[in-house]
Amino acid sequence: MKRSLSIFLLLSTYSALVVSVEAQQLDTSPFYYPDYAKTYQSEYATQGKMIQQGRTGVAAMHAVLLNERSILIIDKAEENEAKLDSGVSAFSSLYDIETNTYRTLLLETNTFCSAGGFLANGTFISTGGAESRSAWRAGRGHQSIRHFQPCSDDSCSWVEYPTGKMYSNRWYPTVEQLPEGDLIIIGGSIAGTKYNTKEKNVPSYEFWPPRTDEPIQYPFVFLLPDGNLFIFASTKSIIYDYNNHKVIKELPPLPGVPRSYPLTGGAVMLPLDPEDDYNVEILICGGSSSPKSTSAADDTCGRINLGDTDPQWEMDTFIHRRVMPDGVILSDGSLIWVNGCQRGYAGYKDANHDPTFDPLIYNHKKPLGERWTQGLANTDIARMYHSVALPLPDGRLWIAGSNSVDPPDIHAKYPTEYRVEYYTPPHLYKRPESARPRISHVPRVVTYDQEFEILLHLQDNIKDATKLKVAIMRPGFSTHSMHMSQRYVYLRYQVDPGFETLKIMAPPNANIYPPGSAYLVVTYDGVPCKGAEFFIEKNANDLLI
Ligand SMILES: *[C@@H]1O[C@H](CO)[C@@H](O)[C@H](O)[C@H]1NC(C)=O
Ligand SMILES: [Cu+2]
Repeated sequence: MKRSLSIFLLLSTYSALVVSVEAQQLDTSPFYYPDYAKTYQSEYATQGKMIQQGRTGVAAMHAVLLNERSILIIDKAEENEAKLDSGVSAFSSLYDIETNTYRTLLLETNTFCSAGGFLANGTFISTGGAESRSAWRAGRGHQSIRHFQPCSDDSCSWVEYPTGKMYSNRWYPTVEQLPEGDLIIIGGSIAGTKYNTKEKNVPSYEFWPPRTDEPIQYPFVFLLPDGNLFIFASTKSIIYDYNNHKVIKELPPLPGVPRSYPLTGGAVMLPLDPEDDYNVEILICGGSSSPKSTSAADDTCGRINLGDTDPQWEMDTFIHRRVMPDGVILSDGSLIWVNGCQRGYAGYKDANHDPTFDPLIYNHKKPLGERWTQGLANTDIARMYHSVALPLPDGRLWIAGSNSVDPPDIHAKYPTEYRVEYYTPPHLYKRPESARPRISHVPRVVTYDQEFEILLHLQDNIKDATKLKVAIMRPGFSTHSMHMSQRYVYLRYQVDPGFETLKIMAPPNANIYPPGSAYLVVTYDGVPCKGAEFFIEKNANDLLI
């Protein structure tokens, strides 16, 4: 008996060894092309896969990717499950997507419904917020500017300089990263309010760092390739020249319900492509007709082509009724919509109902009527008011948050949600992980209009240049269905006949892609490599990190 058991053990160790040698060969040899990859069909290749893993510790009201590995999470001052060393509840944490754990961070002022963006030197800036909350040792945050310098170890923390403040109080402002490398901070209200009013509105904007002495809630804002801003609030939109302070063009109203907070819809600027001269199209979906818990969410999307001489909104279905959706550009350049619900508006106290559990993929290259993919792997977690979604450079989508109860309550009908989910889209299952395209030798910093070279490892025997795409992505600052500074830009490139080196042209100027962090993604036959972070700067010395 003893003997046969040991032979069995011996045999099973041996076969485990064989399997692991094979697996190692697949993973470590970049030029090994597995035969099974040719006929590979994953069970997830049509629906993708949704998994739950990790907790955020604090309610994820705002989230931003700091580097390939970490996500900075910001809540408002309130009672969360994560506590600081002092025993006081934390309201910010740093989430590690490799270990699915977090570290709590100390904040000095209340970040309730604030905004943020990166400066060209890599420093993240959080702007605005609300009243002081002594129970959480949070000072008044209406004019706050908070600095966070990303790091690759456990050393980074928030810094708030007592003297550095905005001119105006801003609750629910929008931030967009500018070609000059600084930030524009637009709109908001002077104090907390369900619906913005003329008395509380702050119809102004300012810059950080401040540009001059001059002194709307969460408008949708996109920097356009001509250096102007697209600004959308409710149903109206304009093209605005922020340097000369003038409206360049008024666009026709978007038909249907209001689309901005608290009747929150979502907005995405479609990927920019040098092949069509960086023509801009903007897609805005969902919303709600009135700030009542009974009002049905909207089920339409509007899309406008700013390159047309007389731009008009083209209407499309949104498949489901949805208020508070999150529209995100995945690393392959496709659009996905998640989160939100079918009834109500953005607010506390039973304001939102009937969660939407289905992700929807939108293919902007297809004709009207053929753009939506439904039936994807769904969730059973309600993600309503105060939820977030970030596209990861590795191709997945990170989803967190939902907190429509005040104070937080994990036992409510729609609970405060600390669980994190990852959605892996179907295209990542088109081939085995080991047969994904790979890149290496990505430079740390490039300047505008500069050619740079990287190495490419493609495991396909037949290499077809028409299947290759090179792009840069900026995942953006996610809060309240806004994805501030989110951007996806295709780059021109040349590939050598052996498909081993790529010569890539950096974006021509900072209007196309404002300076700072970018993730480089090479997609072959619809399958993206893991994105690699690098920096695009006007001058390599602009980067301090
Ligand atoms: C980045 O620039 C801002 C604005 O000038 C400055 O406040 C901040 O300290 C800089 N970051 C670093 C790491 O020097
Ligand atoms: Cu809010």
